Amino acid sequence: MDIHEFQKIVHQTRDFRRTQTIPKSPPAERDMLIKKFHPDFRESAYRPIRFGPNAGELTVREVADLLEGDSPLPADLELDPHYTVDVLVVGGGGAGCAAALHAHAQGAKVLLVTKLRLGDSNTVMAQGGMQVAITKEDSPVQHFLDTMKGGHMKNDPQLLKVMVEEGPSIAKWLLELGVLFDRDADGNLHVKKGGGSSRPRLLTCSDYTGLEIMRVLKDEVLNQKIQLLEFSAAVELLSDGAGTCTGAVLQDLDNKRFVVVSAKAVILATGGIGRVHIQNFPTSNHYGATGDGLAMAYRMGAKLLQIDTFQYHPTGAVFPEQLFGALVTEGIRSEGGQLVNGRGERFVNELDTRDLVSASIIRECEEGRGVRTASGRIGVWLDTPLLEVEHGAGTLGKHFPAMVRQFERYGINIANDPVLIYPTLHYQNGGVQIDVNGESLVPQLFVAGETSGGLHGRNRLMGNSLLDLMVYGKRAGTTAAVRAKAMNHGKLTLAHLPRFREEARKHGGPANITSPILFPAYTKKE
Ligand code: MEZ
Repeated sequence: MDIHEFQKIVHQTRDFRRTQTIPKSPPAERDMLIKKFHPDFRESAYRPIRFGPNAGELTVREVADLLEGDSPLPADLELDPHYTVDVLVVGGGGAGCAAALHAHAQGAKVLLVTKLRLGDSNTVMAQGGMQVAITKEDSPVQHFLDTMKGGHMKNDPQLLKVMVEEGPSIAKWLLELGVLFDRDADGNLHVKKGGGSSRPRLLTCSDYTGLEIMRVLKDEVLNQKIQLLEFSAAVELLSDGAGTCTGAVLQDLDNKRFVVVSAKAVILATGGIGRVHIQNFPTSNHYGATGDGLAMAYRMGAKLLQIDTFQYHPTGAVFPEQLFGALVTEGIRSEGGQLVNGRGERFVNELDTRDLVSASIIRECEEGRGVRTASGRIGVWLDTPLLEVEHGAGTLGKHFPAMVRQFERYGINIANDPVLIYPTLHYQNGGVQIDVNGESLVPQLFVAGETSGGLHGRNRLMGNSLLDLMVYGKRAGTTAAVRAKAMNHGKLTLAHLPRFREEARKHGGPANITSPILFPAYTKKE
């Protein structure tokens, strides 16, 4: 059947569905559903990590391979520095730019390096907003409680406390830099409600929130004349031989040459891992999201936390093919968009936590209530025209211009037709263990944003990643710069590499890949 034929049932059942209230699932039921259908619980996709700081722990095969992969460097690489700086920031997304700006503000000599162009990152693709407790009805305590609940109480409470408390000052900083957050008719900041949150607290820039924030951060990095190297991928960290991080080796992607940087502190802000396509999932992530920071930090001896849990955003596009995996913002569900199976039925409270909503969609599809496209993909409907019915014609165009345009390019008008969706790999819940200053267990190695772990527990709430990367970008940048003032440059060695290779040998050799992988296989020339 043509997809338009399938869509009819969504229109036919709309009036009835509008009268329905679906309660959130009780805890026992949600746990059962998540264990049965969420990809984090597919045992066959997991294996133990064989060696290194997380030896014996289970993670998905793709991540285990990445962590056990070999370095591209020979252990005897010449380590004369091409650059000598106070703070090296690796990653040109939100966390990296925030870290670079705050380190620079402390007077540090900063070098910002990025694998692609400045701003190419998951931050730029964040649509739905940034959670900050700024209204009278809300508080950082409430934000804390919502986040703990969403994370299944596995969040690091100290990291989370700092994030929710510093949210308002971060919002102020962004406003002062020029971010144009949405406002109401009186000019006050307008906040929206997100899934899993008890209060409206999302600051948005329609559905271009990350793009707008990055516009301003990029400008500021350029205005401040922070030294920048684009198309320069970090491939290995350096140490003084006694365990303190002292710099990194980059690869210039234009000529493949290695570039050595001596730094008093390194901040890894390399983002997430979606382009590793865990369990063959499509992803909402940008092309550079290949977990580079995880691989480098792990080889250097940093411990990872909750590296077995990933966020599969409930609404990734299934149709058209060109958009497979692209994000359809949760904002649409926050404004009343309903999820509808192939029989025209709702099956979950759309604003329940993402892991539960994704598990419910997968259940519908696995139990035969999904909708199949001509190319064999499967999904359920997101009733987007409902927003026009509930809130008036033009609602989607006004509040979700990015989403409207994304589908319009392929001849689909989401104000008239529902969209077919399925969970898409969106976020790495865990990552490198850090303290409240963003420092890992390796001295002078800082980590900020999605590369770090602990804050979000086993399921991140919508809008908490933008806040996380701003707060911990700032903390890492500031601490690294202050520390740098009081120290000298350390020796540059690759002392950890022979150790890592020897450990790998004892456990059957490194995984059969070179890591970081830098780009997904399908972007590489033969
Ligand atoms: O924080 C997110 O992941 C987010 C806001 C995504 C979205 O649905 O827009």
